[in-house]
Amino acid sequence: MGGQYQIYLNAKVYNATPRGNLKLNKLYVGDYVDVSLNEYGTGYVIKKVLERFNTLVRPPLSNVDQIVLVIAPIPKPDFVLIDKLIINAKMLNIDVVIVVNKSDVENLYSKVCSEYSLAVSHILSTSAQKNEGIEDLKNLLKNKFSCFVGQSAVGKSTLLNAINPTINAETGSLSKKIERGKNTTRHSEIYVFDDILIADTPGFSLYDLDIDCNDIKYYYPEFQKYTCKYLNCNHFNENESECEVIKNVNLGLINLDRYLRYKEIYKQVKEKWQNLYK
Ligand SMILES: Nc1nc2c(ncn2[C@@H]2O[C@H](COP(=O)(O)OP(=O)(O)O)[C@@H](O)[C@H]2O)c(=O)[nH]1
Ligand SMILES: [Mg+2]
Ligand SMILES: [Zn+2]
Repeated sequence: MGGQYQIYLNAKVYNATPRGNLKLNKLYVGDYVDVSLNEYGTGYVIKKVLERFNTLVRPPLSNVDQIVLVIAPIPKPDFVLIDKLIINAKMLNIDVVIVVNKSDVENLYSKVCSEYSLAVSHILSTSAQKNEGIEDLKNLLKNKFSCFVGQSAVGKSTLLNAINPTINAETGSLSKKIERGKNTTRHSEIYVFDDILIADTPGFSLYDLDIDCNDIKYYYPEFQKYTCKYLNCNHFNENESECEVIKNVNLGLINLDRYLRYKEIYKQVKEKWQNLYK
């Protein structure tokens, strides 16, 4: 942040300076690095970046163990965006946890469970305001680097403060944020406490899909449960009456809303590529 670097070593945070030959734009928040004490013993020198097991762009982050997607009844979730984020996370081999916050306002949790229980690794219900579900969330965060994403005002900062009040993350209403957003630049910062590491980000590039439309189906575990007899079937040709996925949608064994959004996402991705090569 502002040309300053910090490292996390043996459960403590220290200042660090990249060695001259380390290109600064090559350092990502989340990188594992080789360090040594500087010559005065006042801090550390970053000598080398170790190989990353994943990389997110916009905002740049590396070595993310799990994405914690926070949603809430207000502001209303965009489920197409949520599905895209899950596809992206699967492409990057990152687990997704959905936190359904503001349980005191409305029960959105059951709907989310019926749609996503096969698609993500955990679904939690929380009320950051009433301090409910926070212990379960903490347990999922232990010994991991988690990336919190979600629309503005779903309660990410309030959750962070409930997890650990010393974080003191700034919270506020949506209108205040838009006001403030005009003259602040966002950087990625990792919150560290005990054995929990969290980055709080808007998660921009996770909402874009860079994928061949014919591959999207492979990122739907609920489709993968069934073997369709048609080779390379994208599971929406009505004439293919024997399509195993369509059959199970009709039987109610595959969630209809997820399936309809899959078709929508397929169409969007296909159109995007067609426009590119027109
Ligand atoms: N009713 C209710 N309001 C919440 C809850 N969590 C956060 N909020 C409120 O939602 C607004 C946005 O919260 P904030 O943490 O700043 O959202 P962020 O933009 O995702 O970081 C604030 O006014 C919070 O007080 C909750 O569990 N229940
Ligand atoms: Mg916030
Ligand atoms: Zn099929």
